[in-house]
Amino acid sequence: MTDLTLYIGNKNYSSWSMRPYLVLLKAELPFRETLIQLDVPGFKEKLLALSDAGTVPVLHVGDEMIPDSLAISDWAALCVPNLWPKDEKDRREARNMCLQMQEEFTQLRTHAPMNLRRRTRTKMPDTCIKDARQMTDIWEDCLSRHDGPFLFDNWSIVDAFATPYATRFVSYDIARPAKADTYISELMADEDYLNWEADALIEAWTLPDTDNI
Ligand SMILES: N[C@@H](CCC(=O)N[C@@H](CS)C(=O)NCC(=O)O)C(=O)O
Repeated sequence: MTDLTLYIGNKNYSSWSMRPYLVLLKAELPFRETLIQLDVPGFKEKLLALSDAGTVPVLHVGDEMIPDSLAISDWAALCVPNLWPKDEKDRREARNMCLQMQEEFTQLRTHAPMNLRRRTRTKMPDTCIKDARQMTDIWEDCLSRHDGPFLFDNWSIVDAFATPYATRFVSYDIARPAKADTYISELMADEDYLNWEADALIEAWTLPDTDNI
């Protein structure tokens, strides 16, 4: 098996990095992880030395550097196809949901940035709550059409994409309906997520602006 190295950002804050980390663990593809501290002097140069995207995550596989969480997940699914739902229609829907989670929900991402150490009951702006409701509507609709416990029954890449959002509901105490709440609890109890979280909680590096939201 080719050597794999996953370049990631700080575990407390880097929601994008968490996703392929979970995917590679679920795929049982052995990999090394290299953490690059974000938002410290020189960090951008380090990211640009990895790939033109200038962001993490990046997967180093053979002589190729694959940036982007979904591209890395797609690569993993070529090795381990059951990382996507089995049914073709479900697979398309799941991948579209991943794209949506990457591109939309900007108010939720801005006002409730991933911060695993954070626990607050600060009132969130209405725009953020609206995004959060849209997210739980999508989850509830999908869960109601499947048997659970995950969006498409068995764990799949779309659940990795949902996990950083799930942490925001917990960190910022955002209201959610019952089915979505059970789903969030399921994601938060996942062993691979808990390993990531354990590392995040002992990271010394902090972002005061994010910690005070
Ligand atoms: N679409 C990319 C976005 C990656 C991204 O924005 N990563 C953030 C880390 S959480 C980053 O590298 N930020 C540093 C920067 O933009 O300078 C993905 O899905 O991987």
